[in-house]
Amino acid sequence: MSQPVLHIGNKRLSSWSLRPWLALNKAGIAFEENLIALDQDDTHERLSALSPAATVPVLETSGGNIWDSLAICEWAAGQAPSLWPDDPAHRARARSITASMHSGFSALRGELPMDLQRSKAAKDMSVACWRDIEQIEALWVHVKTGEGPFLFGKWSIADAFFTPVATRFETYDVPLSTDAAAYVEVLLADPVYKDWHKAAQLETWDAPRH
Ligand SMILES: N[C@@H](CCC(=O)N[C@@H](CS)C(=O)NCC(=O)O)C(=O)O
Repeated sequence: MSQPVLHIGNKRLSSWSLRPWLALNKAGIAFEENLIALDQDDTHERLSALSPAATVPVLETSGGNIWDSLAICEWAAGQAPSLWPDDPAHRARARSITASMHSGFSALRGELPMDLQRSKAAKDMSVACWRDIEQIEALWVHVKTGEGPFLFGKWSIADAFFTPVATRFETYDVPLSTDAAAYVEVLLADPVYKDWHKAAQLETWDAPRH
């Protein structure tokens, strides 16, 4: 295999796919992309052929397939260590906030699924969802180094993990503090993310479960 293949879901909907796609592109790692449309008759069979987890993203490498967004980002950081902050203390905190996103905020993820074709409109949310939003805003304030527009100054995997959250805050018109709104704007203005967003607008698959 000449270069790794990143298997992703629909760009419109697959928040987990977006994260490693951003990391690989930001690191300048050459890869091929293969989109597996979600919720189709053959989706499960195609996903199961890539890993027993039967989910996207999956990175197919000459050393074997790597599944799970965070594991793929860690693989990318092995090739390009600058995907995490240089300062060891910042690096540890970047991993903390990334882990919080990877394992948490289920109310937010369940009630406000990423949908890049959604027209901007508010939606009723549960108390648990509001709590998730407040906690995310608090985490951003807690880790922000003040040295640049991203959480740890320059772009890192932590920003990749919060880019799909930024899209939700935008499309569900979530009221935010001034600082949080400014960070959302930075993430959504990123040229690499904008390429993904542009492609997402052209998709026509229906994926009712997502
Ligand atoms: N923890 C996994 C979650 C991956 C995941 O749930 N992916 C969804 C798409 S965003 C999926 O493949 N679902 C299986 C399906 O739709 O059949 C990760 O971080 O990669």
